[in-house]
Amino acid sequence: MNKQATSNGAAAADAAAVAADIEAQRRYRLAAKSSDPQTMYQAAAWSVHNKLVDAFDKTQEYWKEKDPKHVYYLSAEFLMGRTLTNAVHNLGLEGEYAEALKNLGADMETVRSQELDAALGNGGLGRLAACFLDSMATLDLPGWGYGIRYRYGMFKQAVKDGLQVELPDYWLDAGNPWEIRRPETQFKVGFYGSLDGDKWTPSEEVVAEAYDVPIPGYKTKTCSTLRLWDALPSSELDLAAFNAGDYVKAVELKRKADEITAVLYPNDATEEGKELRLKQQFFFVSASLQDTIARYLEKHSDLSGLAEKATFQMNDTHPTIAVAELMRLLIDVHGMDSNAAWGVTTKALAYTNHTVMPEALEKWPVRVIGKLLPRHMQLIEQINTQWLASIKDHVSAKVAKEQAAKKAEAAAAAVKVAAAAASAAEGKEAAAEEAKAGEEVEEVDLVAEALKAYSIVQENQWNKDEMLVNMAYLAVVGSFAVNGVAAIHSEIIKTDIFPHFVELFPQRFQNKTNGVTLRRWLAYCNPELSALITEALGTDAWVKDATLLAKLKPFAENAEFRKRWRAVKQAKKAELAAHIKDVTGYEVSTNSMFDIHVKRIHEYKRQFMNALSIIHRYSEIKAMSPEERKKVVPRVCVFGGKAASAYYMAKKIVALVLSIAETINNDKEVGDLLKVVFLPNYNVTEAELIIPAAELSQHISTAGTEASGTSNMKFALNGSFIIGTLDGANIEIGENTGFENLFIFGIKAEEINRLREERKDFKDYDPRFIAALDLIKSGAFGRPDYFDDLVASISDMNRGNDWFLLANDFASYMDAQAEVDALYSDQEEWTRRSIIYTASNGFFSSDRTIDQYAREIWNVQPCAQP
Ligand code: 6GP
Repeated sequence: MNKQATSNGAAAADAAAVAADIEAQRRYRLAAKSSDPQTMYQAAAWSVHNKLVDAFDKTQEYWKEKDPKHVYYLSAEFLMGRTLTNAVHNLGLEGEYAEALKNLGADMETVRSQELDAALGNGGLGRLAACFLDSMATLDLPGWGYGIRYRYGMFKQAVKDGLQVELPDYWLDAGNPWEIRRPETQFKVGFYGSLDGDKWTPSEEVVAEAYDVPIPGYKTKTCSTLRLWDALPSSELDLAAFNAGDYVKAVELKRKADEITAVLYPNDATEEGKELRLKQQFFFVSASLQDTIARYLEKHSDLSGLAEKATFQMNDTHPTIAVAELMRLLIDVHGMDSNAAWGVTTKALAYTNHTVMPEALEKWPVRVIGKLLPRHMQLIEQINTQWLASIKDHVSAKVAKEQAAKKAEAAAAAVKVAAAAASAAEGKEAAAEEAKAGEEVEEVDLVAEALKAYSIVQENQWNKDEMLVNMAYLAVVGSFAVNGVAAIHSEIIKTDIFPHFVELFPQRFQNKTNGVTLRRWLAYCNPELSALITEALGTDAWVKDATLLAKLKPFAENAEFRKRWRAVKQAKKAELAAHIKDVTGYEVSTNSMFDIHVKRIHEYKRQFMNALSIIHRYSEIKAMSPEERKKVVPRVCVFGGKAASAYYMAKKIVALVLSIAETINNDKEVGDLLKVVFLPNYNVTEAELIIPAAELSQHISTAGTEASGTSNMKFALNGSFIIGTLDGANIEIGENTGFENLFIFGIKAEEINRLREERKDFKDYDPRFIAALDLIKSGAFGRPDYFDDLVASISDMNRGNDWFLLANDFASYMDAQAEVDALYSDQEEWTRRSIIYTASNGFFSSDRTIDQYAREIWNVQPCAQP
């Protein structure tokens, strides 16, 4: 990294060649006369594009020749962010491009800031997929991502009159230099229609066309792909309608195709039974499976060995229709018998669960699947019937055992009764009666009843007339491996979500703790800290081997090193402060602690609790004497995150943060002691600026609700402290860093069911909590009516009843915050521990995660060009 490209003649010559190339792109591809930043960005990007195409072709040719096993990562979301910096660095050409742009009168920073984020994802799940692609390529693992080329990505968030507003994200506006259109790679995908026996005739058909987004690995020749599908009409015009003069109907086919890839559903961890969404899911899954099979058949004569050459990793339940579609392709299209097809399918598919939020566990009405994909519904019914038949003995035995236990219990109770009535003869009779009653229960019905808990097709609990397909169950039955994304989460899915399946095949369930790519999330977003780390370690090998970060530990004891570490943090804080000023107009002091809470806005993530703690801090400062105020540790509290457009409470939380920011930041008495900032449109690019500047980051979800979290890893690697609950990957970060270095508070996951039961009578409200709520109600931050429902959701047992247990955790949260302030006052110790964070968390590199997937689930080996 940071190699001085200009320090030798060869590099200078390379820079000259790059400059000539950029010029050629500007002149001929763009036919541009000016060299404004957007033009220069486009020209530079197209020049990088060509290099990626070369690397891509070589890799794919090599893999084709060697025919190694591949993994295909099926995901409805890939949250890629910007590409230019990442590609140039991964290709090892950062010096050459910087120099070339300089020679052309531009500068890298301005040029790179022209790029729009590719935001084809909502949040954690989509960003994880993007990190995984980077690691797969870096580890030379034959693997592709497969997804949808949405024309509108995640909406842009703006603030208007103190509220969130959503704007469309037309990210393809200026063209996309990072993709290669493949008109030669097209597959038909059908919908609706009729079923005659098992013969399906779709009544609507679109063509899926491939676009490849090359994914360069770091310091390797390997360049893999993210293949995204666009939908085209199977013919541009309905000719009959056209000839009859019905032009609107004539273009209907085009409109229907366009609709499929138009928008990313903007919900995080919430789903609705929208037919269009199922259409999207099936569209990309079908095209991806057909594509893989077609390539496989170029080398192999039949599909019986498919699973030896391909694993399909299903990223949550969104691609789960793959279970039925792979069966259909094998049986209907390729003539395999259904048992053999089931054997191949269940050896080829694996499933990752990313959330335990009940509303996100997809359940599609049988009616909807049956209409859109009648053959698939038929296959799902068959799979379910066979599945239930195969476990019947097990379930019968279980029921019999339970019955026997019940009988024994009843008999024991009867003996007691008999003993109590020992003197009377009728006592004995009663005992005998009771014992007998237990035997008369009809066992057959009990088995049928018990089987329901295992069934993929289930009754809708809210509407008895509707049957639903539980997609997670379909995924578990159709996969050879199921995993959660952090140790605690992988346990919770076993005990709370899939206990019946664990009982049948415990070995199918695994954990794969998430990770993040150290390239984007440390090396490139924080070049200053990276340079310092590289200098200390005497090598930049840590960028590819994150375990080397541990060697930083002794440097934590070195005062000179600490001083330089602090200077880097100060510089990153200054950059963020400038950005805050730019975007919000607020001036914040870089002498304050930068306390950051960025992630999707959701009640379970408890941004509201943080807001309440800030209100309390504000009241406290207001009540202090000037002398007391001198002792306050000044803070800048930064929030960022999007609320799903239809998520009522989340939007109120955004509004509350904006309101308290306005009141507090304009209170002269408080000044720099406390500032609150809501940074709109939190996305990958914003995160790259915010995370390096953080000193404290908040991961305060109700224990047991956040599957993993991945920003916690990014913050820790950038030397930020964590204040958080015993939830998701916080726990493993604590184990690696030493829990004494985190600010951990709150209830434990195993307590929440009980506490939710008890909360009806909860009396133990912290007075600070009540006072903060009262202040909101009083109108101190404006519009008290608007916040009424929000306040009620955590304080009124009839209106929400504090489901996420803010009241239970508030006091211990405030204690943890007090510890933060105390430690921050000792800057030497604070810095020492900040270094420990970076040094301790190499484990959270996605290279480690992917290596585990490759060995323990996929059985895919690296295949690097010599
Ligand atoms: C998220 C989880 O909420 C987050 O905790 C985790 O770190 C991330 O996935 C990656 O595993 N889940 C989603 O974004 C989601 O849409 C269906 O789940």
